Parts: sequence; C-alpha cells; structure tokens
Amino acid sequence: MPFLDEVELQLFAGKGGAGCISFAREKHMPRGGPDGGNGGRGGDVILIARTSRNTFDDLKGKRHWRAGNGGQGEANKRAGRAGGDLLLELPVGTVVRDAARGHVLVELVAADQPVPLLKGGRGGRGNHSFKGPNRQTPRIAEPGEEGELRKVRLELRLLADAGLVGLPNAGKSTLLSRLSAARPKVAHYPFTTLQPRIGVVERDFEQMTLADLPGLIEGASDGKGLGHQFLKHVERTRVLVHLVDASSGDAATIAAAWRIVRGELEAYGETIAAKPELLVLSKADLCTEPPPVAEVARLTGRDPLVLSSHAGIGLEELGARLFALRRPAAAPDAG
Ligand SMILES: Nc1nc2c(ncn2[C@@H]2O[C@H](COP(=O)(O)OP(=O)(O)OP(=O)(O)O)[C@@H](O)[C@H]2O)c(=O)[nH]1
Ligand SMILES: [Mg+2]
Repeated sequence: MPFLDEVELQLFAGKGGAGCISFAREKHMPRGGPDGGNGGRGGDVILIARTSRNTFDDLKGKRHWRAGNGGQGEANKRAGRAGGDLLLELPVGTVVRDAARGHVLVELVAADQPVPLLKGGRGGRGNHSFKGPNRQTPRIAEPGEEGELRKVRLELRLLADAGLVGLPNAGKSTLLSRLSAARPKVAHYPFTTLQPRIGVVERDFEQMTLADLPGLIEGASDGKGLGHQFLKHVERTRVLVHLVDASSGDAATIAAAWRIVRGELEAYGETIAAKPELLVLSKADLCTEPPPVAEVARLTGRDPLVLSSHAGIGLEELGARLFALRRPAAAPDAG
C-alpha cells in the first residue's frame, strides 16, 4: 500500500434549477406579464481539512457524493432556492488527484480553510427575464446548468516535522519509541516496519512530530523493497534523521551504508535530497571502542551524532538538534 490511506470518490456539484414559465393572473387581466422566476444555483463541492480526521474510513462506504440541486424558479418572480454545498471534511495532508489523469488538483496542507473544488450549475432564467420591448409574452425559460463533476483520488500523506530514514534494522523504530510515546514494532530483522507511523516528541513544552518509515535498501528507487514508495511521506518533512548502524565500529562500513541510502534519496529527487539531514550513528552501545566520528565526518561531510537507544546515549542531544533545525515557529495552519 503506497499510502497511509487512499480512496476514490465520484463528486458531483449540484445542477442549477430550471427557470419557470408563468404569467401573472390578476383580476380583469386574463393574461398578465411574464413572472416566472429564475432557478436556484446548484451547490458547490468544497473541501476542508480538519485536524480531527486521520483517515478516509468514513468516506469508504459511499462512492458518489453530491451537492444539492438548485430549486426551480416559481411564479411571482420567485427564484428557486440554492442547492446546498457539499462540504467534505478530510484529514490534513490529503492530496487530491484527478482519478482519470492522475494530476494533483489540490493538497490540503492547512486546517479549516475551505477549498472550492467543483462549481454548481447556474440556475436557468425564468420567462420574466426574457421580457423585452418586442417580447411581452415570452413562453421560454432556460433549464438549469449541469454542475461540474469529477472522479478524484484522495491520498493521505504524512505531514511530520522530521522523518527517520536508514537501512532496514538500523534502529529507527526503537529510536521513535525512545523519543515519543509511539510504540512501533521493533524486531531484530529487516522490514519490521511496514507502515509509516508518527510519534510526537516533546521538549520544553514544545512539540514536533517524527515519522518512522520502513527501511530503504539499495535499488529502492527501481522498486525494490518497501521504502521508496514511503519516501513520498517525507517529501514534506523539514528534516531527515538518517540512522546508520555503527555497531561495526568501522568508518568505511558506516559511510558505505550512509551512501546507499543517500543514493536512494537522491534518486527520488531534489525535494527530499536537499533537506537538512542529521546523521545519527546508532547502536553505539555495541561498539567496543568509541565510534569513529571524525573519520565518518570526513567521509560523509556530516556532523554525526553518536546514539544508543538502548543505553540512552545521545537522545538528549538529538532532541536539541532536532528542535533547533525546525523552522522558527510559524503561525498554526500557515501552510
Ligand atoms: N544494542 C542495540 N540494539 C538496538 C538499538 N536500537 C535498536 N536496536 C535493535 O536493532 C534491531 C532493529 O531495531 P528496529 O528499531 O526495529 O530497526 P528499524 O530501523 O526500525 O528496522 P526496520 O523497521 O526493519 O527498517 C532490534 O533488535 C533492536 O532491538 C540500540 O541502541 N542498541
Ligand atoms: Mg522499523
């Protein structure tokens, strides 16, 4: 499953109401002037992201979603009522694509901001609107316009401040469980993590979110392993935390592991490869000698941080660096 969640929906904006043909009936006047009102407009389809939503589960039972149709115009020049808008509430981080052509229509990054997607049809004009100097008794009215319709695919992407990347078994999930209340599955074999998961890291009353991802392997960008498709989720994180198992104690081995993952990140594209990266040397408790930090720094051009989730080494410093790298606090929902 390439995304946390995915669903296809057929969306219909409302049809406009028909214009009305009517003539006023008054005493002493067998046929009064035309007084048929216009039809009401069809309802729009509007999307809105809510922080209270985490999945598309409540959309899945129903494939067709319709805004209300406009009401017909009535006698006495009365306009039809407008069709009700369809307000679709979706999780923050929803990417909306055209299902047929695949292109992105909109990404819902900010909460509580209505995004009009489909326009309802205009109401048809009633015969009152057709009255003119040469046309005293118009017997015509327009039908309502059709509303826009579209089949969309909704995809949910993670919106985390930082993403954990690295080879399988590097200790990513263990680290997330040490830094946050999240309890991802940890095991001594590769590909333990199959689904991304987010934990909230707290520090001095501040919070940031950290996403645990499946391990990346060489060739991931050609479709090997699980990791590549999940890189989509880190596209919008600000920081990468790159874990490399340092238990070998050997700088060349560590740098080689780092390079494999860098290669995959770069193959995915600039959006990810250009992000600030914290290089973390994990499982330092297994090293018999202090990890070769200076040598790894020379080989990678990074400033590696020595860490052991088991022994509790480096956790505090990692937290400090993560929060420092985060963009200066922006207004909530500023996008
Ligand atoms: N000695 C030691 N072992 C660790 C440390 N961190 C993780 N491990 C072990 O390394 C193995 C892999 O840990 P995970 O956290 O599942 O690794 P992962 O990177 O999430 O692995 P995938 O999800 O498969 O990509 C487990 O057996 C952990 O107990 C550490 O700091 N020290
Ligand atoms: Mg894992």
